[in-house]
Amino acid sequence: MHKYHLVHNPPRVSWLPAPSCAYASLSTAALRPPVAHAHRLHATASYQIEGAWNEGGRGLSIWDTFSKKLGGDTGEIACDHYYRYRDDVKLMASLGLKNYRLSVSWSRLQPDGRGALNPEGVAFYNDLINCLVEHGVEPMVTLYHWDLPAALHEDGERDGWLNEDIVQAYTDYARVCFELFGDRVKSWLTFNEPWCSCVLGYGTGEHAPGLKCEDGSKVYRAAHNTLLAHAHAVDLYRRHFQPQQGGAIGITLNSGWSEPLGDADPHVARSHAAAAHRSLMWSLGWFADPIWRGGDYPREMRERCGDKLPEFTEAEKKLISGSSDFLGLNHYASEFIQHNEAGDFVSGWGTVTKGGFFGDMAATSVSHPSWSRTDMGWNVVPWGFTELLLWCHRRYQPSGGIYVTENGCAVPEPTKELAVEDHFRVAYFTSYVAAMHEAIEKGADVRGYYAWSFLDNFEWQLGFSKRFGMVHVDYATQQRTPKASAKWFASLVAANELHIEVGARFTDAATTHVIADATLAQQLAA
Ligand code: PNW
Repeated sequence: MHKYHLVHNPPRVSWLPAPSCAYASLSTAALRPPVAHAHRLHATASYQIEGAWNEGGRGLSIWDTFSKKLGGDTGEIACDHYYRYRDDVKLMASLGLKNYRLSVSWSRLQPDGRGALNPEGVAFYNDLINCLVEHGVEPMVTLYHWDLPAALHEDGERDGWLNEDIVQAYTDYARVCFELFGDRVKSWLTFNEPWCSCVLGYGTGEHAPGLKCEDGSKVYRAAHNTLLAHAHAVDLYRRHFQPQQGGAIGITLNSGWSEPLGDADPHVARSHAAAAHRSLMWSLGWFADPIWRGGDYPREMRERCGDKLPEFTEAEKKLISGSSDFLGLNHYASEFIQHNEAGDFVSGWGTVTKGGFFGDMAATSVSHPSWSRTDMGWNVVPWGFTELLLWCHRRYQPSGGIYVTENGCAVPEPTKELAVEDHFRVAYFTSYVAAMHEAIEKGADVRGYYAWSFLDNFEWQLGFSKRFGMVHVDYATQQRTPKASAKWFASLVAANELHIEVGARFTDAATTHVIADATLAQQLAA
């Protein structure tokens, strides 16, 4: 018999988080959970909601040029949040939201990526932050959510995150943000999901700047410079700003849960288990091990990547080690993982690749046929969230705890009438918040939860075709309409308690039952 994850399915009638646990709320493009105060929050990102791409003195970012090149939707207008932020903040406040995660557009603040500040950009973020504070909404600010100033990227060998000069440019930009906004912003994230900006931007080419790299060396180089930039910015904040401003600073990493596929042959089962571990190393450990486990990449990466994986000096290791006050975690989905030497990989956006970064990882994913899927095709597996939170807690023990900074789902919503009845999304959130609660009960130090997302928004290379919002956006009129999930979330924030009716959430009974069947496991592996 195969032992797969067993899904815990206790009746959950009411949900009362421990007093130490805080939840975060939604931002316009995203919904993310915070942990340390008793509220839940929403999250968003600049390029996904602001629009006003060539207004207010903003410089271009690599996402302006990349989405133009793709020829589909762009973030030129997006949710027009640049002009509508007051109404958006009012809407947040009317829903009772207490926390909001947003990102700063580097090229709105520093159009050339270095040097001169854009006074209109400074005024915009000051006004937005003041407006949030006036409405009792606490901002969490991401410094980098993928929109690198185009001036820092030229098509060539050592561009953008491939060029080590970026470390100084980023640190200078971070200093500007701490100086300008640190009196009111007490929660900082240096980077959002460096896995995405490095692997998709410099490996598969699905994200800006759209570079492809066969052997994966550029992916590792981009990540190396990202980690150094992160560590320098944190060091700067801790030495020059934290003592007076008293905020916290961390990084947000994305990871699904990787569950080993079972097999009747114990040798094969062991190889799948090793592959599932590598899968977590190549997503989370790549960044989290250097920060929480002594300043260097995971051993498995050192063994398998050879000299593609750059070295840190001893001084850099010291700088990186411990460089995060808390762990920010973005989580959406789970997969079964099996050993696969070729590194066959299908990205979360459907691109098929082989080898390189994924060949080094030598693992590939399998979905269980009984799993529900979101409009992104991502598996709905609440128990995977419980497992991932517990795994992060055990492996990293971040002293400031774990903040879930994104969790959510896209739902097909062809009309506003259908969108406002988003019961699938309510069931998703119900299931995932319950799964998080289970992890907390089992000891995971989760202090906040931000949902993704507050508003429907520009979903990167998929444009406006995917809707993640709790608030519907009619892009023709820019009208906002709260969906059922927004009301559900508002009541969750108000009570900090979740009542789950029987049948109101996804359960995994079928998964447990079917995957325990040896024949099916073999079929999945084939
Ligand atoms: C996040 N995965 O990216 C981003 O931070 C958001 O900007 C984005 O809108 C949101 O998720 C929805 O896509 C992800 O591999 C990257 O499963 C990768 C994954 C999920 C989300």
